[in-house]
Amino acid sequence: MVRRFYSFSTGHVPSPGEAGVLAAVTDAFADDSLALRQLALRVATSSGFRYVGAAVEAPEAPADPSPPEEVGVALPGTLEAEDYLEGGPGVGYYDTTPGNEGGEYRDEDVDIQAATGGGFNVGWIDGGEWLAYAIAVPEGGATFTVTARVAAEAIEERTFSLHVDDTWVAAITFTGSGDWQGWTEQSAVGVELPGGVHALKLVFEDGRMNLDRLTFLAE
Ligand SMILES: [Ca+2]
Ligand SMILES: [Ca+2]
Ligand SMILES: [Ca+2]
Repeated sequence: MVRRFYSFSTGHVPSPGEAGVLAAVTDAFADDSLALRQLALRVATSSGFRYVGAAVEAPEAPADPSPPEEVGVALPGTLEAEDYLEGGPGVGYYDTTPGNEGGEYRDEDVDIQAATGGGFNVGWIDGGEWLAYAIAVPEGGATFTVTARVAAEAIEERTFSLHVDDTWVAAITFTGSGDWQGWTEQSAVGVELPGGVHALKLVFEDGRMNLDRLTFLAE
């Protein structure tokens, strides 16, 4: 709580009477709430317009809540592919086609569609594309099993890799189920991540795959 006190002698009130006090209150408390202005007016009135003042307990302004993108996705936890960083191409992603081919969720170049089972997945992935995130790892670092929910129409192997602060940390290779929305889960184990907030980049060595999310489970 913050204690605030305002006091003005009669010399600061431009003219006696309610109109003068109202003007003084409006001017002096312009940046304050209506409730505080009303309280100031009551004090002024009860003191015969000798003081325009108020002593109040005002709650401290709440800490500015930062969006998760700025503080990092807390791990262990789930990182949704479609929730890549704000900031546009070169910051949040690299995508080879202009616009969002799936037309869902975000209006940038990353291609996003509704995923069976709820939420969204990144699709229309070409080899060489990447997505960036911020992650928050417990102090001292931790080791994770990273499980990707992925799909591909071809029954072939697809690979993408994880890079923390531009250093390779893991790769995940899976075999497509034959259905763009036929989801499978594929894990990488023993993925060691340094403590603190870091940049995580997913690099798609192969295209023609869909990615819904990554789940980081502490080992
Ligand atoms: Ca695109
Ligand atoms: Ca794409
Ligand atoms: Ca998703």
